Amino acid sequence: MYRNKTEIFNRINSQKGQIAILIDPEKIETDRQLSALISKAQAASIDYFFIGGSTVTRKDMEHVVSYLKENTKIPLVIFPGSSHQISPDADAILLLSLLSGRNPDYLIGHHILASHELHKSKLEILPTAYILIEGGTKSSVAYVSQTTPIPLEQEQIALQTAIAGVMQGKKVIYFDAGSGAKNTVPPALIEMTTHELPDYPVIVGGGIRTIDDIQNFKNSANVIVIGNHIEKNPEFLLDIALMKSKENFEF
Ligand code: 1GP
Repeated sequence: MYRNKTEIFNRINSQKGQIAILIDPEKIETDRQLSALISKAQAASIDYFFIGGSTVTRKDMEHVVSYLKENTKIPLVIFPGSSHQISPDADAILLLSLLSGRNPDYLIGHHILASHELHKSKLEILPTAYILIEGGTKSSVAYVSQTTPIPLEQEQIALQTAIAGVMQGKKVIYFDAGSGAKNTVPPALIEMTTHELPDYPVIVGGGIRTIDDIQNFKNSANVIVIGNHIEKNPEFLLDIALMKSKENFEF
């Protein structure tokens, strides 16, 4: 039965600059690929694995989550693209309401379809204000959800959307420029949001591909999500490990 668990929420809320690797199960061909990713992620002290994608099947989702569960202690958070992307082996699920769009399926429809299964599961539910910001490319999430992202320069609209979301009871805010975005979400938007809503953790993702990008968000976003770049270049995790070891040295 659904219980209001808070472990992963508290963890996300406890600190800025945490890092999540986004795994799209559709792009995973072998367990060996996952195993190599786990080793590098552990060496870089990655904080979370997010798992999901726009068009992932339940079978691929369940396989990747159960493999990760067996082979790492890094918390597993589902970042679902639709109502069937659920696996009981994960620790939590971002229950995304796509507030930048006006497609009822992504505001409440998928949630109703998933409600029975989520209610029976032990997953921690993280009600999330999910806000797409124009990232300079047509993202697959915008296409699949048939919604338009908030224009890059409309920071006030983005901020008002986040405020409306938390007033509706969302606990987490996720600004996403879309997978493979040319431009990341503007760092100033994350700063404004954490200033206006200091009690609510902010997740940022989309187009993050350099250490400088990470540095831009490390004092404002609670979680910085990296998908594409690590998928194409897992060695980037070594750069993250180096960045972290330099930070520890500075203390
Ligand atoms: C997309 O926020 C994620 O939904 C990650 O984006 O794949 O561009 O890192 P990237």
